[in-house]
Amino acid sequence: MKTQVCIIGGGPSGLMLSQLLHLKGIDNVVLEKHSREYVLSRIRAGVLEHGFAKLMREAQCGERMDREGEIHEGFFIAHQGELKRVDLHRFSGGNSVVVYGQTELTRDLYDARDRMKGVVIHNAEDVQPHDLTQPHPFVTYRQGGEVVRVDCDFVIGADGFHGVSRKSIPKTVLREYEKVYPFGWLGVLSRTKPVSPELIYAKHERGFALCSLRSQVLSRYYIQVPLTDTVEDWSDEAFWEELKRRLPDEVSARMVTGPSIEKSIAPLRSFVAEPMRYGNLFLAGDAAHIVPPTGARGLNSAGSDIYYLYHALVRHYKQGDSQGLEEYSSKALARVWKAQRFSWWMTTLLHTFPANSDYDNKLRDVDMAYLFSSEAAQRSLAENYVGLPF
Ligand code: RFL
Ligand code: PHB
Repeated sequence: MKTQVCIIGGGPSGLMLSQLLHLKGIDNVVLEKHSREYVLSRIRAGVLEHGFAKLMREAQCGERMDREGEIHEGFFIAHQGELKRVDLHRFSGGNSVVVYGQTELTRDLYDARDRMKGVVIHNAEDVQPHDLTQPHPFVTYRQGGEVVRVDCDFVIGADGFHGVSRKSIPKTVLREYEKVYPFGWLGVLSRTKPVSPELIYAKHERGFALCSLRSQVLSRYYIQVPLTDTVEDWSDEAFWEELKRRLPDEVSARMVTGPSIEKSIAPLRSFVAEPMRYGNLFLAGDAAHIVPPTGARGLNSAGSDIYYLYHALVRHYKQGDSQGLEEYSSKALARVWKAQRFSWWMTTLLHTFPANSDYDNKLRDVDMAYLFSSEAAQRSLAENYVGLPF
């Protein structure tokens, strides 16, 4: 098989890039390790910054998002029984976020790829990039007993944190930065009315909690749990009880509970790999960087990578100018690190760290008091939460 751009990974990053390139007449193939059903069964992000939503529209995939997604102009922070609303609209110069599940967004991207007869190969086994520093790289994969070779100009590593792309960059070239947090998030999806029309991020001495939603009939809640906990340790009853304990009384009192339809634990980690280019391989999204979900930046950072990469590839193919590709890694990383800082800050502020001293805890409380009382602090939070400019 021969194509211009071979994209490894059929998650939101890979599919979005594939769709945008196809619309510009740039030939590409997506190789995805799992089945479409498996990719669509992963419950992940829920909050899209306006820049990501704009990119979805540019990819001609924004129709259902605009119809069914909810525009949120603020969210709440709960602390010591008090609820404080952060007015995103007011403090970010009129911006907002869209609450629309990653599952739905990925489904829309798959549908668009189908409509345009884009090539997305599922269940591609043993995907392996080759000759990345040569002018003609290629990728091989196995399907059934057959090994298939895809010749291309560029390979895009959009295969998530555990993918093969980043691992194919020599250790001598790649620098990795990592921070592992001593807790995870237990997430529950339930077909119940959300407790609040806007998200609530709660700081509590028993641990962080988050009330989010997918629609007015579908709630998504999270609680901080020790890394040693497993899903089996948490019955639905135990989950609801613990969630309510971490929220202000007025919120717990109106919580509608019900059976969980999905329950999973995600460990929290910050990670960045530099550079994001090796020869003709370009990394994008979770393949190059991950953040703890507290600031809702992960998918959005993937979106800014795709924005830069898309424009760089279009410039290369349409104008014969490779400057965008040359600048990709440094441009993408500059924004990635700002998202890292914000996610680290929000995680540190809102979670309970087992090894913290009383001094550390006191500072967090003061940081919260400052945030609750200072418009400048809320402006900074809002600016980062709606997404910094691309
Ligand atoms: P993905 O989604 O991991 O997709 C990568 C795809 O590559 C495939 N793959 C391979 N394919 C071929 N060959 C191989 N060797 C392969 N290895 C892997 C995988 O099967 C997969 O389909 O990465 P991508 O596309 O870069 O997208 C990134 C986002 O998924 C991620 O950043 C977000 O989900 C993070 N995240 C959030 N981000 C936000 O912006 N806002 C949020 O509100 C938010 N909430 C969250 C989150 C992540 C969470 N978890 C579970 C980590 C909440 C949670 C709980
Ligand atoms: C979600 O709805 O899954 C969600 C929302 C906000 C976050 C993280 C996850 O910060």
